[in-house]
Amino acid sequence: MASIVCITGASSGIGEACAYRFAAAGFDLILTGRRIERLQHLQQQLESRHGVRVHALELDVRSREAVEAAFRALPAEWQAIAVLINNAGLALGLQPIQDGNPEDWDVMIDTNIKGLLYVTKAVVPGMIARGKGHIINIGSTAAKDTYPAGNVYCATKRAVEALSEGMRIDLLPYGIKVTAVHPGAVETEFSLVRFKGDAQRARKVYEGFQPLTAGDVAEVIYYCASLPAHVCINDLVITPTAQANAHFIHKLS
Ligand code: NDP
Ligand code: 8X3
Repeated sequence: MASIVCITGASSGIGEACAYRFAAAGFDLILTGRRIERLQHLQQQLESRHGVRVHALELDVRSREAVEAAFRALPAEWQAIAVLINNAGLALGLQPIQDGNPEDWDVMIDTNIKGLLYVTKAVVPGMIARGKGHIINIGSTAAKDTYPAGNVYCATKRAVEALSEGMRIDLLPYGIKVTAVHPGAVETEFSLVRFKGDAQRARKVYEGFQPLTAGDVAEVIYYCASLPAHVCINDLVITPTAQANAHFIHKLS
């Protein structure tokens, strides 16, 4: 049986690209997200193109009960998760702290931090029992540098960075790798979500330079996951060549 990779937030962007990349390498996949119809479509594509097994799971990572129940109910043949990619996440809004919307704050904190913790808590005992596993947490350049009006989103990604460090220390005795991958600007549905469906504003984010594609990031994540057992990339920042960090993107006007 092929090794199993579990990807949260596989219904679009980086998560979906990871699904394609890992399927092409022959991994079986547990794909989670709220938009189950997208996951089912992806499941059909991957099963027919690559002959892998796919288990699509409708799951909102913000619900601790739902996460616990979903992983507890996994059929026996799906329980040995070798790689967990904690990718589900989002930004909502881009406002100075004094103008921020507390409902948006709650969603970002509940998804990017608490959701990542719930899923990790559900998957880690199996990895410990098997004495191996790899957790790949998707952070951001927003974890490295706080930018104007990024406040809460940046804080959630800083938390992902800190949690990745903590997991790496705590899981050290069990042979479990923990990698944090921090992308810069990637053209996905991220900005459309952040700007609540304002497609014009979302498009502008990626104008004047060549952003990363989700496939670029998936390739790097796959590289991290395919290194020998004794090699672990702890923390990796990937940006477009036109981007130096969260503050500086060289745009052609
Ligand atoms: P997308 O909006 O394209 O994808 C986000 C994914 O997260 C979707 O599959 C979505 O699925 C899922 N998701 C969001 N909320 C929840 C939830 N409550 N429960 C389950 N799944 C959820 O954006 P990206 O692919 O760009 O984002 C993926 C990750 O990469 C995020 O963590 C983001 O912060 C990070 N990132 C993105 C960068 C970028 O520039 N695009 C740069 C750096 C980091 P669904 O809506 O179906 O639930
Ligand atoms: C997504 C990249 O710069 O929009 O994490 O925060 S950024």
